[in-house]
Amino acid sequence: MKYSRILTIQDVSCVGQCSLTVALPIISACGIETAVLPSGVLSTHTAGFKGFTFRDLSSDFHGILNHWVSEKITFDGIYTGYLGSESQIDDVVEIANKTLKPNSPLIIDPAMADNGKLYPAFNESYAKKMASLVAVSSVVIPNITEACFLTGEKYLEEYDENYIKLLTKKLIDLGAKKVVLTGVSLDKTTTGVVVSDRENYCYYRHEKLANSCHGTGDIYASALVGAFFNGKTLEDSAKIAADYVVRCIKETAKMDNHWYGACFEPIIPYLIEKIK
Ligand code: PXL
Repeated sequence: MKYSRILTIQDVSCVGQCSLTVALPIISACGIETAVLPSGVLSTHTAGFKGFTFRDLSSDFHGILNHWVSEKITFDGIYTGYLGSESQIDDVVEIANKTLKPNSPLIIDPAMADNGKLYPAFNESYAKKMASLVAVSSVVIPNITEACFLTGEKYLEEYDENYIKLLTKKLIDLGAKKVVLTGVSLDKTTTGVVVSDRENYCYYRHEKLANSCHGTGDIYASALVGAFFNGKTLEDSAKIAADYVVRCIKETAKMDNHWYGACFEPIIPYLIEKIK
C-alpha cells in the first residue's frame, strides 16, 4: 500500500476524546502519516463540560500555510472536523488549493451539530459557511442534523428512506461528490450509514445500542479516513468504521461513569485487523 501523508484540521480538546485526540492516534495507527493543523485549543469539548477555555488559532493559519507553501509541502488528502470560526472555513479552501495534490480527496466532517441542534459555539451563519466548504468536498460525512443545517431541510426525529434519499440528493446538489450520512435509523433496533453519490445509493445497517457516546462522529470519520487511505472503497471504509464505532460504544458501556467520550483506544487493534 502506498504510504500517504494526510492533513487533518480540527481542534485540540485537551480532555474529552474527540477531534485531534481521536484523529491523530486512529489515523496514525492505520499506517498513515498524519499532519495536523489545530483549529483551536479547548480545555475540554463543549458538550457537557461547563466553563471550558477556548483559544482560537485562526490567526496562525496564514503563517503556517505560507511556511508550508515555501517548503513545498503537499498532502495526499485533507480531512477536516470541528473548526473554530467562519474564517477558518474559507482558509480550509485556500489550504486545499495550495497543498492538496491533484486528484486527492478533501474529506469534510461538518462537525457542528447533533440531535437537532447546533453545538454551543455555532450559529446559522456558521452552518451556511460550512455549506460552502461542503460544496467543494470530495466526501462529506454529516449526521442527519448536520445534513439538515447544510441543506435547509427540516430535522425530523422519525423519517423514512425517502427523507434520507432527499437529504443525500440535496448534499450532492450542493456540490459534494460523495456523501456518507451517519446515524440513519429506519427501525427501532437498527441504525446505519448511507453512502451515496449521484448514481449510487447503499445503506449499511447495523446494531443500534442503547447507550450513545460523545465523540463517536469523530471516531467514525477518523476510522473511515484510515480505511480509505489503506485502499478500501468508500463503501467498505464506511462499514469498517461503523463496526469499529459499535465496538467502541460497547467497550465504553463496561465503564463506570465514562460520560464524556468513547473508549476507542482498546479497540484500535480490531480496526487495524479489518483494514489490513
Ligand atoms: O466531537 C465533536 C466536537 C469536537 N470538538 C469540540 C466539541 C465537539 C462536540 O461537542 O465540542 C470542541
